[in-house]
Amino acid sequence: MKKAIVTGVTGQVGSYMAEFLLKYTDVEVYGAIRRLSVPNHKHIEHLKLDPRFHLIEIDLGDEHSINTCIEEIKPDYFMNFAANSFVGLSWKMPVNHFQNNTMGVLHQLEAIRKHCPKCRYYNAGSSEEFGDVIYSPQDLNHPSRPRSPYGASKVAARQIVKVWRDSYDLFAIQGYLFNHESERRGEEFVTRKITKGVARIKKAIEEGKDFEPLELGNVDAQRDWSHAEDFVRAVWLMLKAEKPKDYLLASGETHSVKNFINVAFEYANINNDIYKKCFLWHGKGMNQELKYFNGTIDKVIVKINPKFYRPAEVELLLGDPSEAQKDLNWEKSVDFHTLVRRMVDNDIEESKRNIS
Ligand code: GDR
Repeated sequence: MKKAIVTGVTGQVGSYMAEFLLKYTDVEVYGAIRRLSVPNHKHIEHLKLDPRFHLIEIDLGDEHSINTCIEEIKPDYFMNFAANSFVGLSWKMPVNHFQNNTMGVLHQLEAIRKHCPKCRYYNAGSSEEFGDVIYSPQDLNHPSRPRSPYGASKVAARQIVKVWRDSYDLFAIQGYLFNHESERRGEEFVTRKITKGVARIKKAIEEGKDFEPLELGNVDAQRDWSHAEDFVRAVWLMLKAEKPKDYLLASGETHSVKNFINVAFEYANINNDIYKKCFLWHGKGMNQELKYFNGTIDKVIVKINPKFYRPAEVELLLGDPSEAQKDLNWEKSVDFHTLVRRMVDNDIEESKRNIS
């Protein structure tokens, strides 16, 4: 039986990938975790019951842990979804981002080269590598112009993947993944922060309770959002392709953060009020706010807090996934509105469960 190591398995993409492999392939899955004082296994509890699923420990900052696992397991596939993935934090911990997101990749490739050179390797690359974009939609030819230590760490990792692929004839690739979200998205990322906030505010308004507005940073930034499960399927297709090649995965649509907020409140359908009549944006830039009024209630529900602005922003991302569509025969299955609805529904359900 073939074996796959999946790092970052407790996170959004790693857990979906492990689930996918167990459901649709007969691969033995080694989910790599980093020990934390409070375990965060909620996305993999159900997988632990599967005899083909094993937990192993890898810390991206610890070369020894990487080397030992690869030497012992000798995987056929290695998928690296572990990273410091929060762009906003990367200015505060730049070295840590390079240690994990770049050096971690180098250690993995070195261990693969030594112990299992036939292993097919995937590293999670990012649209943040394009950064300060010079044309839209971005495609595989767009230059790397990162705007954050996080983006720079992923660009550096991409160069390492390329050099190891060319030098040692490894099947080593790094996709360019545009933003991917889901019901499992971490709560510090903007989409989940919005859908959690929308659920909290809906509950408070409908129960007649007071509440704090949702505080955000740059709501004018535009992103190309997809559902993470769609990308997991495509990553597997990349790993099964005849030749190692980097692909770009995106929805091909861009929306502002503000539009995501509008659609999320619309779906939340607070008090069955009609969105357009009861919600109004005022102001510009850092002075924007979203107000809700329905005759009796008149409140600010979203306001800007400059602390969530970044030192340098990626203003616009829009990806062209046509090469992946053509070569891999891949299509997204979840569109923007369905993605927002699923996340809002999930968080409204979660907020209801918190009552009891
Ligand atoms: P991003 O995702 O940086 O694109 O990277 P994030 O959701 O953090 O930000 C998206 C945009 O929203 C703006 N924004 C806010 N962001 C956060 N987190 N919190 C806020 O309060 C807020 N207000 C506005 C941001 O400025 C930004 O423009 C994600 C990560 O998953 C990366 O790891 C991955 O590589 C890329 O997507 C593709």
